[in-house]
Amino acid sequence: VRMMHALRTGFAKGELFVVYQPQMDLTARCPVGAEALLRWQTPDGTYISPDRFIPIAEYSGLIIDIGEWVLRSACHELVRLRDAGHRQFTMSVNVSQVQFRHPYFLDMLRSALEETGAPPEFIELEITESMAMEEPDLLIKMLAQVKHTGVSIAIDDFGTGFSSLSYLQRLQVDRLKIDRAFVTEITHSARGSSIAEMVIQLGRNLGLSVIAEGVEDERQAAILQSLGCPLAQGFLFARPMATAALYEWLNDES
Ligand code: G
Ligand code: G
Ligand code: MN
Ligand code: NA
Repeated sequence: VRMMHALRTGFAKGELFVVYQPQMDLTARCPVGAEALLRWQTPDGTYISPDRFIPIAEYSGLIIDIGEWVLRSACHELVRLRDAGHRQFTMSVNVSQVQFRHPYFLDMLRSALEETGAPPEFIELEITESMAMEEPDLLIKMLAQVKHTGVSIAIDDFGTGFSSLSYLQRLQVDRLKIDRAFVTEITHSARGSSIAEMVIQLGRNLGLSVIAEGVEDERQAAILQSLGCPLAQGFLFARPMATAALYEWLNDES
């Protein structure tokens, strides 16, 4: 309850901010987009992890306002990046299931796109695989409507749930994100790469884009590339950055 209060006032006072982590084309080694990630620094300087405060934001309903603000911030940033010449850049935004199941989610999405002028085809929403497991019929309907706005969908933490192939085929998703845990395992044993391999294959068979997350070293990147993984994200390439740092990094990259 104390953290809920701190989060409510912290959000109102501007203690929350968004950082952006680049996503790379593995073969060309060039940035193709970024994931927006929420951060909270309290006045005494402490960082609180989203793993801790997102559940509180969901439980309290604060996630509705916070999530809208993150989406709008990411849309604004995308427009600025495009104005700066990064015209093929995509922006990924995490969406909590509480947000996604809110009756006004689609209205909120449409007005965020409209009012910021962000082109929907360069915006991607990330939903988790565990979230995709609940109320499949509602989810299938929602995804079809999101698709209608032009925004694409990625399944985050893919491989941690138990989505069946037939279910996945019914979902209108565009991208699978290989969970960090499976990227870490890649170099640990001969069998370690089997899940990553399966997701890459699945993506190829279903015509979906695949991105590996949490890539921390060159060995992982090389194996992923040899397995045919097109995209990657992780500390090897760049950490999540505030916008000023992102612009500097992008300029150094090109
Ligand atoms: O960035 P970091 O690894 O600390 O994120 C921890 C978790 O918090 C991740 O699972 C990430 O998806 C989640 N997260 C980060 N930003 C957001 C956000 O804006 N909305 C939601 N719903 N989750 C987020
Ligand atoms: O669940 P989700 O994919 O949204 O979480 C992304 C989180 O993973 C972010 O909080 C980000 O800080 C973290 N992250 C991104 N790249 C790496 C990495 O290479 N290694 C580790 N350990 N964490 C990472
Ligand atoms: Mn994510
Ligand atoms: Na993830």
